Amino acid sequence: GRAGAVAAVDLGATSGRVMHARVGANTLELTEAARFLNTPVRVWEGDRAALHWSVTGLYSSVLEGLAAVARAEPELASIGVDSWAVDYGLLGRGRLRGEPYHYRDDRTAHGVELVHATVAPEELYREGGLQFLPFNSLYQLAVDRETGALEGADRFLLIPDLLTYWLTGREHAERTNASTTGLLAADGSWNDALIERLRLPRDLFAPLVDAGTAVGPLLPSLAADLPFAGAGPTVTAVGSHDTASAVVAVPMQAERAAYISCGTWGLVGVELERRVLTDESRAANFTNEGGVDGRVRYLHNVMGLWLLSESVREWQRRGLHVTLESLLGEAAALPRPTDLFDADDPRFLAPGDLPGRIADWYAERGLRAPASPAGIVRAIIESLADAFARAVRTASSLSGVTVDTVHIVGGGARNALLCQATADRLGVPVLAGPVEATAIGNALVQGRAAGLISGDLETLRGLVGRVFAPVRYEPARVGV
Ligand code: LFR
Repeated sequence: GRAGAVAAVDLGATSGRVMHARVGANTLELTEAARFLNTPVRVWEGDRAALHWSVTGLYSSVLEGLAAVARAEPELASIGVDSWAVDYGLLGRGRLRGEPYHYRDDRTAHGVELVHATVAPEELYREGGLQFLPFNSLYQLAVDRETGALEGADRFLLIPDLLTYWLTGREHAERTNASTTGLLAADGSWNDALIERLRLPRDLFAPLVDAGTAVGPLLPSLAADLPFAGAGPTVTAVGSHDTASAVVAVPMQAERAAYISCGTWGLVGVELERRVLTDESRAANFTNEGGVDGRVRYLHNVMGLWLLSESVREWQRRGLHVTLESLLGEAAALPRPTDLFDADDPRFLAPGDLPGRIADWYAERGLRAPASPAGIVRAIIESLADAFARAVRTASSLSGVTVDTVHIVGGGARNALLCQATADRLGVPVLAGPVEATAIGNALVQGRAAGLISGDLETLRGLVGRVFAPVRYEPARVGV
C-alpha cells in the first residue's frame, strides 16, 4: 500500500504524547503533536490521602493533541491509544465512577493479603505467568471489592481501553494489557474460575480483542468537534500496554537479543514464542506478558528512570536549584562509585523522599552513600546498569536465549552514561534507540491494520532499524 497517516496516543506514567505518524512500506516519520505531563494527585478519602491519576485531564490533553493532528492531517486513517499497565477505571452504566487509583498508591498491600489467602502465588504464576508486583490489577480489585468500590460498577476498563471507550463508545479489553491484570488464563481468555474464586463479578470484564483490531469510528459528537475530513479516522486497538508497543519497535533479532524498554520503568527481557513457567522463573520474578502477534514478553521490572525523576523532585522540593540535565552532566565527570545499591529493592516503589531511602540502603550496610545530588545521580545510573545486567543474564539463562546484543529503547536510550555502563557490565554492545519506540510500535500496528504496511514483526522491526539507526555503545571489556 501507499503511505498514510495515523495518530499514536502514548501515555506514560511521567508524561504523555500524541504523535502524528506517517507509515508506509518504506516510510516511518513521527511528529510530536502534543506532549504533556502526567501528574498524579493525592485526594483525601476520609481516612487517608490516596494517590490518583487525573484521567479526565489526560483525556483533555489527548483531545487537544488529536485536534492538532487533524489540522495537519485531515485524512488521518486511524488513532490508537497505549498507556502504562494494570490501572483501570470502573464504570457504572457507562459513567466513570471516580478517578483511577495510581499503582503506586499503598492500598495494594492489603489486596495482596486478600488474594493470597484465597489463591497461592504458585498457582497464580502457573496460570497467569506474571511476576509478582503488589499492584497487579487483581490485587487492586480485591481492595475495591472489600471497600465496596465495586458496588454499582458494571465495567472494568484498563486506561487505554477507557480512553478508547470515550473516543468510540465501545467497550473492550485489549489483550496485551489485559495480560497484566493477573486475570487471564493460560489460553489468553479471561480466567473465569479465578475471577469466581476472587468473588469478582464476571460481567465487569469486557470482551477481549487482539492488537490490530478496528474498534470503531469516533463518536459523532467528537467527529463534529475535531476537524477531520469525511467520516474521520477509525480507532484501532494497538498493543495498548506501552511496553508491548515498545517491544514491537525494538530493531532486534529476537533470537539473539535482549531489550530494555527504559522509561519510568526499565523492562528487561527477551521475546519468546512460549511462556516460561518454571519455579526458577517464578523465584527470579520474571513475567510472561502478552505481546503483539501472540509473542511472549518475558521480562522483569527494574525501577528505571523513576529513581532519577523522583530524586530530582525531592531535591527541588527541598529548594535546591537542580535539573536532571545539569545533574547528569556533573555526574558524568565523577569517578565510577565503588559501592552500588540494589535498584531492584521494592522500597523504592512508593513516591516520596527517594534520596533518603537510598541513603538508608547504604547506611543499613555500614556503607557511605554519595553525599552530593550529582554523586547520587551517578550511583543511581551505575546501580540501574548493574540491575539491568543482572536481569539480562537471568532472562538469558531462564529462557535459553543467547544474548549477543542488548537494545535500549525509550527515554533511557538518550542517557549515554546509562547505555555505556550497561554495555560495560554485560560485555556486549548496547544498541540505543529509538527513544519513541512505544509511539512507533503503536503507529506500526495501526499502519498494518489500515493496510499501509504489511508483514510480521521482523518486517516492522526492519523498517524501524533502517529509519532510526541505533547508536552503538561498545563494551569496555568483553564477555560476561
Ligand atoms: C511501563 C509499565 C510497565 C508496568 C508498569 C506499571 O510504563 O507499563 O510495563 O509494569 O508500567 O503499569
